[in-house]
Amino acid sequence: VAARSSEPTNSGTTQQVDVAVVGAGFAGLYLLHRLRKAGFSAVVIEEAGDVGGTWYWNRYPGARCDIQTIDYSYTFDPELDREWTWSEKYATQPEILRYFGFVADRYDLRRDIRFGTRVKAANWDDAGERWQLTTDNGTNVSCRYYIMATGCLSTPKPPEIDGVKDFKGEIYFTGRWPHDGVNLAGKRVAVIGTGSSGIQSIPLIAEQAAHLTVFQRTASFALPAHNGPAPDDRKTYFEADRAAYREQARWSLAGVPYPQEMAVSWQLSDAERRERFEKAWAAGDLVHILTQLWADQAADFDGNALIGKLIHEKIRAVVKDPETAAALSPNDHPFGSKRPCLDTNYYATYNRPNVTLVNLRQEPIKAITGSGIVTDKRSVDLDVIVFATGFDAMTGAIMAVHPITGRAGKSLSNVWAQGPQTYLGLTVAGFPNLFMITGPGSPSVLSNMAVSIEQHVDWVVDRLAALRDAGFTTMEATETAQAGWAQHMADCSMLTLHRLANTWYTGANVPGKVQALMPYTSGVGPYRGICNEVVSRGMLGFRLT
Ligand code: FAD
Ligand code: N01
Repeated sequence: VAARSSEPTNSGTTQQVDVAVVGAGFAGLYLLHRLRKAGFSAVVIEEAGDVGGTWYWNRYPGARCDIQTIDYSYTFDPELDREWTWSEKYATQPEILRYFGFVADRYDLRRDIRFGTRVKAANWDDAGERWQLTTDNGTNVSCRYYIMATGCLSTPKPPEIDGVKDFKGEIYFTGRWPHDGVNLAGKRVAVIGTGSSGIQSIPLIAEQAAHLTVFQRTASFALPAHNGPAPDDRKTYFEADRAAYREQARWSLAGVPYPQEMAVSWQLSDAERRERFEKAWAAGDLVHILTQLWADQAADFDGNALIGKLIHEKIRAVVKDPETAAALSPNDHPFGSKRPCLDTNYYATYNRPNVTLVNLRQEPIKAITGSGIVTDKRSVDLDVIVFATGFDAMTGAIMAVHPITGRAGKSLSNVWAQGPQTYLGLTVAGFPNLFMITGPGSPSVLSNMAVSIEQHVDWVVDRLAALRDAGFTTMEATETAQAGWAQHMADCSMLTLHRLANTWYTGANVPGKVQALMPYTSGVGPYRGICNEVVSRGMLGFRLT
């Protein structure tokens, strides 16, 4: 219960609150709960019609999580943790969406969420020490603190292919899938994109469509999900001591309680490496295979290449046509440098007679026409085009609020013109009292985001409460701290292979976007340690007034 409750007020057309949160996904819901408990008045502004964020928007066939749901859950309340049991190792989108509805009901969150409302612009008022938010639907908001929980993967990338508007058939985006579903039966369907969304939806679309043509630019690594009930070994480990399990996750590399692997690839024989690989392949666990094969798998090019070769073998064993198998075998990026995907019948789908793979590396798309897609080598007539082309990740939703104007009229788009600059991925110099959850510079997307989001939210809300209790009204990162974080990010990124791939992690997927590795690469445990140290050393790198 709040020690000091601050009531929201409305003056004219402006709602006055202590804290405005944008976004009612995983992050925004937890923020609202924590802010209320800390005694702040808060409103959440959400463009969607209900809670859930990612899981509200991504309703395409096959949408599931790829971190086991035992780990991809809130952990802040052990009672909540006990009240909800997932039906599968990797739950479907509808089940995950139900979970967010359950959480919203349990903590009575919806009464402080304004749905169907988009924040268009945000302006810092230096004299009043408040943010003024402009919305597209009714009342604007005035707040002391402005927290963007707008999501890393919430702004679909526009289709930058000529002729999209000319297409006379149906067009869908996986990230904006219609709520009442889409009937694909008997239709000639194209899927453009073979990242996680494409790889999850392709097998189910192939089952419905008369013919499916998949347009692949970059082949992704896909690992078997082996979905089903939560595996016994993890369930037993979890049930033995839930609190210890959660705590280990918080200090781990990727937000799932696996130990640091110590053996490097060259210390292991071929047979030992194969045994480890086969065990990981059979486990159907993304984090296991990303972190538990050998210690140098994410840091050393040669140690990493061994994994790529083993996966190529697996693809050849499933896909009957050798040319298709070769096209599906990634050969232009290290394993893990682009987010690997989970395979439920994905590679096997290419053995179906109604599925064709078009390798855009050999025959790029020339244009979309009224009747279909034309490449350098063929013309494909279509009824439906599905864009599984991804997101303007990490910065897209932040920059879509435009302008965000900080101290002395500084605009965030100008400050970030050469790439995003943050301190800890949570704050930006020149923008007092602005916080980003899972912002660029945080480990977020390279981890189980449940763990990262809870850490970011706890850190921010704890700081706001401490600030208030000490009589301060503003908190702002210094330029020096921000430059230091950029240097630290750059140093860390030299230790992993992420920089060697053109991905949404680097902004390379969006034409014209400044390229820089956006997530923090040294892991959630080390990051948590740094955030804690910032506090224990008197808010190192922040100016408080
Ligand atoms: P989101 O869930 O994206 O919510 C942000 C909300 O902000 C959205 O509802 C959006 O409408 C709203 N918003 C944005 N801008 C505005 C604005 N200007 N005004 C009003 N509202 C606004 N992560 C994992 O760790 N494990 C997984 O298994 C996993 N699976 C995923 C599957 C898919 C299909 C996708 C796309 C992502 C997945 N992720 C996964 C990442 C996922 O995005 C995060 O785990 C998490 O759900 C993000 O929560 P969030 O609250 O930060 O953002
Ligand atoms: O997007 P992506 P996504 N012409 O960017 C291709 C999470 N997620 O929505 O790589 C032709 O990965 C593009 O090709 P290329 C997860 O973190 C999780 O699939 O740019 N092709 C690529 O193949 C994931 O990483 C799950 O060469 C074009 C694809 O489209 C993140 O969200 C499920 C193109 C986009 O892949 C994003 O995944 C879904 C063009 N113009 C999402 N533009 C789980 O399983 C793009 N492409 C939990």
